[in-house]
Amino acid sequence: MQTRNYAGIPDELAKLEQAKIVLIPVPYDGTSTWQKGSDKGPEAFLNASENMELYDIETETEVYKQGVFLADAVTENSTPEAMVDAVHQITKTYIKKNKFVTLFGGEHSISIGSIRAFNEMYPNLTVLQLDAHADLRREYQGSTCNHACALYEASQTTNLIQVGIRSMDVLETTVMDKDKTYFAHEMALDYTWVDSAIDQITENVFITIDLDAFDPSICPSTGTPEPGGMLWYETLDFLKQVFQEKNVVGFDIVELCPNKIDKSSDFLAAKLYYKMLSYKFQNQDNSEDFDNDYTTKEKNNSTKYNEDDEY
Ligand SMILES: [Mn+2]
Repeated sequence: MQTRNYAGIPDELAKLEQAKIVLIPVPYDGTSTWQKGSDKGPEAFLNASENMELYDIETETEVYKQGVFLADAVTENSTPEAMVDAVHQITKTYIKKNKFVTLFGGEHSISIGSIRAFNEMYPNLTVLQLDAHADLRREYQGSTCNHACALYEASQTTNLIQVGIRSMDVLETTVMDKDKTYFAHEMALDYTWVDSAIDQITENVFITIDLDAFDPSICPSTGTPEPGGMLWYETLDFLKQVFQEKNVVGFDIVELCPNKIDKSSDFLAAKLYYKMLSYKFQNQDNSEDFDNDYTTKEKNNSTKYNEDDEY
């Protein structure tokens, strides 16, 4: 994985120094409860990306020319906590190098690390979660870093907005902020959720996409598919507006659980990733310098999450 370039782009666009975008694969699947296989997600995503056409019709751009550096995969898997810590550290390292940092999982627990890093680097961070599941358990099967707990920390330390939710445990209702939750059964009937959700997003937003947010009819290869999910164009339309109106500081995509026969989900993930980059850099010249604006929060020393805290 280390010697290849993202989407087969030329070497000069894939070097860290020149690249504005960093992609960190996290092939971790340590705590998944039903179908295993999201550890194979990054590989399937990269394979699909290499077979994708790189001109985006909608934005009339070729975003790969901004440069995409494919980082070494995070392979720490001794414990869920050690994995989260490794993701946290490496994400922070690349944010500090002034890159637009993106991650591809792996199961959703990897986002505990990525969100922690972004929350330390950006003030007043919103986490926008697209997911079938609430993932708000404080602890599950003996760990706070289980995939079922992926957004618990974010619910306590960031402005968390949940979209596409259609499966949860009754205990999670005590943690969930219903005013910032968009349930799939309501979204299906009332499209005003888009404006409402965007109104609730602060300037700086990190997006975490669990691919099971999508309907299994268009994205069946996830660990726990749930009927009644989001469709392709409504999702893109929503994301496009978020990128246009807010400062998306980074994103991750998780829970691709590839299927040997049907590659359509791998391709959906590849296109989704590329679409999100295309929206982010739509109005930026390739030659323009990129500034991810990360230092504000550290300078203010107003971080809500303290590394030394027990949580
Ligand atoms: Mn999830």
